[in-house]
Amino acid sequence: MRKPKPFAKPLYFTRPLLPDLNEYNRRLSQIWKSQWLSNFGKQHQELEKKLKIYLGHEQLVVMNNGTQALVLACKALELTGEVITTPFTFPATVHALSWNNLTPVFCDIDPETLTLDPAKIRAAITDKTSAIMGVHVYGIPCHVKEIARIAKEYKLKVIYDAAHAFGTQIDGTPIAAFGDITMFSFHPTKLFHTGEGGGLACRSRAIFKQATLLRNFGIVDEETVSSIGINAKLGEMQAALGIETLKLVTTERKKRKILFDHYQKRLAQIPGISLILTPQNVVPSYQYCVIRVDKKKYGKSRDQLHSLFREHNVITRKYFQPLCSNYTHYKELPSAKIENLPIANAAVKEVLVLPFYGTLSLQTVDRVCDMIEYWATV
Ligand code: T4K
Repeated sequence: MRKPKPFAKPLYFTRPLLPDLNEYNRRLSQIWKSQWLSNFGKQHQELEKKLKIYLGHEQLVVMNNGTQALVLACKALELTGEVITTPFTFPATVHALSWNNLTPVFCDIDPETLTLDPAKIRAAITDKTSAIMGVHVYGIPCHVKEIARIAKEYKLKVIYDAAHAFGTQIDGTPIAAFGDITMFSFHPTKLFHTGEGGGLACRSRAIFKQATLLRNFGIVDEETVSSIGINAKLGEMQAALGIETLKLVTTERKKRKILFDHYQKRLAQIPGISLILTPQNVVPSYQYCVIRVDKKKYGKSRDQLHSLFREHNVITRKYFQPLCSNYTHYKELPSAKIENLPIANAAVKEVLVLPFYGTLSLQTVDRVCDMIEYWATV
C-alpha cells in the first residue's frame, strides 16, 4: 500500500448546491422588475408552494433560518418550564430553548441511532416538563413512535429538529408528519438551501396560523397585531435561490447515494471503521456521511484520524463535539452530568464526518478510503 499524498486543494466535508447562474439571474431580473424584495413576494410564494409538495406537508411556514424557526416553534407551542432534549446536536437546538427561558433537560441517546433514547425519557420527566425536543441527527429519524406514546401519556408537546432530514421518510411517511412541529434548516451546508433559511412544518391548523403570525411581528392586518412576533421572513433573493436549488435536489440525492454506497463498500473492509447507516424502513436525506472509529480495532483514535486528514488537506468534522451538555452555559445543569449521558459522551469521541457532496468523484472517495486504510497499517 502506497503512502497517501495530500490533496492539492482543501477537500471539504460538504459543499453547497449551486444552481445555474443564468437561471438565477433570470429570477433576479423578475425581482428587479417587480421592485418587490421581501414580505412574501412572488418568489417566496412559489418556493413555499414547491417545498410543501417536496416535503409532503401542507402546513409549512418558510422562515429566515432554522434557529429562528426553532425559537418560534417553542413560542407557538407556548412551552413552559423544562424541555427534554439531546446533547448530541448543534448549539442551535438547545439555545432555542434558552432563548425562550426554558430549561433544557439532557437525556442520553440510543447507542445505534444517536438520537434520543426513549427508554431514558420517562426518567427525565418532572411536573415542569412541557415538551420533548428530538433531533433527527445526521438525518437518522428519532424513535418517533415511542416518543409519541410517551408524549401522549404525559401530555407533552413534541418538536423535531429535522435540520439534517430534508426529504427523509419513515415507512413512506414524510418526516414532517411526526411531532407537533418539525423544523428544517435551509443553510448552504444543507442538502437543500436558500443561502440562509429554514422552516416549520406544523401539525395543527392553529399552530400553523400562530407560527405564520410570529414570523411577521404578529401582524394580522394593517390595524391588528395579535402576538409578540419577530422578523423571521425570507427575502425574495433567497427564495429565488431556493427555487433554483430545489430543482437540483433529486439528482443530488441520487449522486450522493452512489457515493455513499461506494464509501460503504470500501469502508466495510477496514476493521474498526463503521459507517452510520439509516434503518431499512427509512428513505435517507443523504445529508452527511459519518463514520465511527473504534480505536481498539482500528489502531488510531478518531482525533488522530481527523488530524491526519487535516495534514493531507481533507477537512473532516467532529460533529457534534463538544456535546451541548458540556458547554459553559449548560454544564452545571444536573442533567448535564457525564454520568447521566454516558452514551453521548462516548459516541461524540468516535464520530467523524467525511467529504460528501454530489460533485465528488468516485476516485476522490477512493483516495479518502485509501488514506483511512493506509493509516491503519502505520
Ligand atoms: N439544528 C441542527 C441539528 C443543525 O445542524 C443546525 C445547523 C440548526 C439546528 C440550525 O439551523 P440554521 O439556523 O443554521 O439554519 C454549519 C451551519 O452553519 C449550520 O447551519 C449547521 N447546522 C451546522 C451543522 O453546520 P458550521 O459552523 O459547522 O459551518 P462551517 O462554516 O464550519 O462550514 C462547514 C463546511 O461547509 C466548510 O468547511 C465548507 C463548507 N461550506 C460552508 C459554507 C457556509 C461551503 O462550502 N460554503 C459555505 O457557504 O455550521
